[in-house]
Amino acid sequence: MKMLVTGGAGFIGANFVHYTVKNRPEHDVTVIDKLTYAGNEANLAPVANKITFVKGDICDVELMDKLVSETDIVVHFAAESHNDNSLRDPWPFVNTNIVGTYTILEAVRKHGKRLHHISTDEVFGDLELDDPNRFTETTPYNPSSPYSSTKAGSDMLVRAWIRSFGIKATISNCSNNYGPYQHIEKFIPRQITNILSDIKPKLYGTGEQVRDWIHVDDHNEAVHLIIDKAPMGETYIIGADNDHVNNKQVIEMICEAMGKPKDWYEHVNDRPGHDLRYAMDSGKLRRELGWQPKYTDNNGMMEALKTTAQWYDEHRDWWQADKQAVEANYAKQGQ
Ligand code: NAD
Ligand code: TDX
Repeated sequence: MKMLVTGGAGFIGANFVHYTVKNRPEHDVTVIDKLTYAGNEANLAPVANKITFVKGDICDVELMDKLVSETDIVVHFAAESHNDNSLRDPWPFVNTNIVGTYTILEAVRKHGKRLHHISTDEVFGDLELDDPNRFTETTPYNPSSPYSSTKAGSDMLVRAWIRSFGIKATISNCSNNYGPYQHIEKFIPRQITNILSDIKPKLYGTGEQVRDWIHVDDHNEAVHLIIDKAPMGETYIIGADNDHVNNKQVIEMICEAMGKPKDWYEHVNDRPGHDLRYAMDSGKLRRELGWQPKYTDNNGMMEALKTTAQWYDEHRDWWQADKQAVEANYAKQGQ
């Protein structure tokens, strides 16, 4: 099967391509990626001779028409993905996440191709800290930030193209990922690379916020299952039941995993509009498609954090050149 992966030079997309080449060699993979600050062709170096790479923009109508016409399925990861950046400059988020997804949908509609759209738990907004409920596939959308609202917009477009034009598409909404190749602007790699640079980890506000952490390989296995088995038009929540650790506890786990005292971190300014709690009910995916995450409890997460920290330690060339600029940007916001 010919598979076009958008955003395949970014964090989750690159891990998806590695996973696909290793475990699903029957797929003939082409990656389209604009190589923004978040994309890095080096992320695909280990599989470079097994895939085709195209540098380009998903908003480019002609290019997407051609690439979609040549594939069997589009797996759509490309997005502007960082909330803090969306608060500083929302336009690239509106353009890539909404106009880019629209461009892909039109090409998919014209050529009758299959689409899997990758989305996020953030489309649902947040839960109160003491709310025991979890998001499901039928939770109404209530996004908070420019990032999450543009992802919500992109999901709505996909839903409408399924219903109005009958395109063959599925959607997945996943919780916070971690693992190798994640940009160091994001919470977990920022703290790991802080410690590796002898800088104290930075916790926004009180750190009581809860994210439902999932290892990127668990996410990508779910995406493959959906591609293989899901009925057309369906949406699946992906989450590994890690909604019991707050940001403060995650920082403490990272400190512990890297041999620092648990309290070796500092509080910095909070994020405006900071979502409190995300929690995902992935029952439908488990029941209907038989998905099981590998890194579920605190022990699993601790081990995965250690492996992730080791990856950043062993790949300093991959991140060190960006570290100063990323921290300088955060420092401007007192973060
Ligand atoms: P990322 O920022 O690491 O990677 C995004 C990739 O998209 C980069 O390689 C970038 O160059 C590329 N890109 C951006 N704009 C483009 C454009 N106009 N044309 C072509 N390529 C473009 O993001 P990520 O964390 O890997 O997220 C991937 C997808 O997964 C996104 O859709 C995101 O919303 C979703 N998601 C992320 C998480 C998470 O925790 N990171 C959780 C749930 C869902
Ligand atoms: O230095 C930090 N300190 C801190 O306390 C950073 C960068 C973040 N935080 C907090 C903010 C969040 O509560 O940690 C939590 C995680 O922050 P991010 O890594 O920025 O992730 P989040 O905003 O939750 O969004 C992520 O998960 C959902 C991804 O970036 C999105 O692309 C995905 O859709």
